[in-house]
Amino acid sequence: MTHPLDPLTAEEIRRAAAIVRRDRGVGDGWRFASIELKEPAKADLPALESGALTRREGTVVCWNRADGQAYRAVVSLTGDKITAWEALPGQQPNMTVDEWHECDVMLRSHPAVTEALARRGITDLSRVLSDMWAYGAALVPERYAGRRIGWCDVWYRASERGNPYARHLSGLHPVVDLNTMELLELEDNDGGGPAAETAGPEVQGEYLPDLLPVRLREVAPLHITQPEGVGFTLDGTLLSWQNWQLRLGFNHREGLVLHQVAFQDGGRLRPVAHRLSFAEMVVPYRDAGPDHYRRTAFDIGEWGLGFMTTSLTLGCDCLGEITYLDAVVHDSAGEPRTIPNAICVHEEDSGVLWKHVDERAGAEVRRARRLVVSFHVTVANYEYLVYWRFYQDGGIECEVRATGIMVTSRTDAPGSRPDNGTIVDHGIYAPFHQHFIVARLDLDVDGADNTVYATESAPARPGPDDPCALGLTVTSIPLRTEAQGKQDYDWGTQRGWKVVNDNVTNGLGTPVGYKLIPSATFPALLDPASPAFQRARVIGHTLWVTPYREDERWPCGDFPVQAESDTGLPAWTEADRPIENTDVVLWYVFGIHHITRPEDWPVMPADIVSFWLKPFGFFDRNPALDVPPAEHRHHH
Ligand SMILES: [Cu+2]
Repeated sequence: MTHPLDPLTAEEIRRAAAIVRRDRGVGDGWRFASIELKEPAKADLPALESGALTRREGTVVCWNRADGQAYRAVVSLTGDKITAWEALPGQQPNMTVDEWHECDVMLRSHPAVTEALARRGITDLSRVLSDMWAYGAALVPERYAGRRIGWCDVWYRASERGNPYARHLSGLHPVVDLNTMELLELEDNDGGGPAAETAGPEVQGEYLPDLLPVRLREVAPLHITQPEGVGFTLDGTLLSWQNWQLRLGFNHREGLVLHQVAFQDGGRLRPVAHRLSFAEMVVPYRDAGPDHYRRTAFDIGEWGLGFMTTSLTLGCDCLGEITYLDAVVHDSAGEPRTIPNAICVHEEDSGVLWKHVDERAGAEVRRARRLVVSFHVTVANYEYLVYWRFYQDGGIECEVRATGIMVTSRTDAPGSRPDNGTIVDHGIYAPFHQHFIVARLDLDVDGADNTVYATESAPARPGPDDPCALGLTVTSIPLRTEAQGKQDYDWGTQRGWKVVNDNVTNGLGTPVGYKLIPSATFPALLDPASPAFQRARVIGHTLWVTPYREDERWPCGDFPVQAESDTGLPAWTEADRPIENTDVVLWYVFGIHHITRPEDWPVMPADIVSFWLKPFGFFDRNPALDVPPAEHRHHH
């Protein structure tokens, strides 16, 4: 049974590509950038869910390598035809895994690269890795304007299975035309420094146990078991656990998507969110040296969290009774590719939920449990682990763990700026950088029409009825238009944002709401005129609020690859549309201000950040009073 929000199957991806090939002459010289479900408009969902309406559509973006022209098609899978075909002049679709690999293969067999490596004493090309990055338009050399250009780092493994990201061949940067897959330029600026083979023999950049010079510590076994089975059910993509219900989606760009999140409250299934996902990630490296000045990654808009999703391993990535779901993406020829065990669903103990010790009644305590839905992505050197957690008290926590290997380069490279980074090994520094993640939160608190309120705390002034000025007041200001919806965090006033349904009241007579509790947020600290900021103006605010529009999905524009400016949120919100008592979408910017540490080397202990959505007057009281005490059952 297919639900209208279920991701495209492998068969549907293959058919969507075939229809485009058949009807538009898309041939061998083309690439498919993306093939995904065209999600039905909100208004059509009930009819599609009931079966009164039958329709499956896909959105396909492809381009012709011969002239670089890109197109976006809407394909009716049920109608076996193309229903829309839009040329995208001047736009570069997302990067593809195939380009990354083909570029690496081309460079390693290119005489100019071989020669540059030989000058550094490197002749074993099997230990060389080139890592291709996308450009911002402002930094692409003028002579290549309009072409699809990648620039590369070159890395070298100390041994066959050694960590390539421990030895940066600083100063060596191939620039490649990705459509013709030709080397345009080989920037070689090593300044005659020591060859990589011999440079920094004292560098310890390995993390595999057999390559480590340390003995592994002893740890006691820890097992998590649920002998009577798990507490959730998964019916297709519909996930139910205790009072929570949601639907799991997935696409090439956002990776995991949570649809139709609702809480069963007595006899009512109450909507909380229509759709939750990550819509963009911006990672500017804050080092102007020749090795790093181009390094601003858009890991979602350029590479795609779905494309970068990796398979999970039981007992390592996830502990306990685990249910996995596969995901399907595709290659640039339009062939589906299944990612086994892409999404993990499991329950976790989460310490104490609530407790009180009464003189007479004694101790009453409940253990908290949470339902976790997660996926992991690897974007070349870096890992992002994403966890959506649902709690028994109605709370939703979104946690991101950043791990993997930092980008580094040599301190003795010409133009090197170790002042913009931290020395992490002998002669090696890791530049400072920031990971801005934009969560797209389409909340529907007890229905679609919501208003966002900024809440702030203020101390009372001394007055006749409060001479000691003890009072604390909270102001709650409705955000009426998009201009007011651009919000910055304020530690001093403990600013937060309540998403309220003014049309529904709780048992206490106040409107129901959910509060976005900001954390892991930080200022851009970037000159607004800088090209990096111009492409990602979303990072200029902590929160943006827009009225829901089906086609407004990508905060830095549909195609951030080689983008000049941000055609997403800043452009949409120019109209200053009303956002009061309507279907609102919140765009929350959070992440990691990564001031690199020696302890992050050679592989980074996970850096953990999160934010919360918590019910605020959504319920009349603690909704977790009905959680039973822990059982003390003995099995013989
Ligand atoms: Cu980082």
